[in-house]
Amino acid sequence: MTNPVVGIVMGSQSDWPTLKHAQETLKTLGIASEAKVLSAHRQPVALEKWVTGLEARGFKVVIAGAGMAAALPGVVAARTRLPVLGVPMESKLDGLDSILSMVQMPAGIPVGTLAVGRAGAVNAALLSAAILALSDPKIATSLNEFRAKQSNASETPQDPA
Ligand code: RP5
Repeated sequence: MTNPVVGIVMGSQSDWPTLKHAQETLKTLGIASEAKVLSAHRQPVALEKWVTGLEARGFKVVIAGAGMAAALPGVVAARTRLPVLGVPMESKLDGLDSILSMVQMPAGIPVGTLAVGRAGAVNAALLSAAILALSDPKIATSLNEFRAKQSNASETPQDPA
């Protein structure tokens, strides 16, 4: 793996158990990422500095996860031209608060909002890979292999481990 090309940012340490699934999935596909805890509300100045430096550092996609009043992905998208994928945390109201905060972006500043929780984190990584695969044949191959493996999974139901 080389320099990180996907930035993963979250509003709190408490979001990491969910967002780590994004980093693990990226790693499986051979994609290097950088993860940061930078809240839009609690650390706005440090967040601004990190986001505005991403393009010059060679990043291509940002995954932003947050819960409750989940402003983080929208704030990130407002400060970078890179595609921003939002992951709502399960948080207080089963994630309904987070997803509604995140998905209702005003026209002009898009955030690609994914499912609540782990599924959203994994899919944010896979969507990042699909974006990167447009210009990186190695990532395209990794993603094809991942999908083929998934399609070839056992058809026999297994008891949980
Ligand atoms: C949001 O508030 C964070 O993204 C987190 O999901 C939520 C709660 O944060 P903590 O109180 O656990 O730090 O900003």
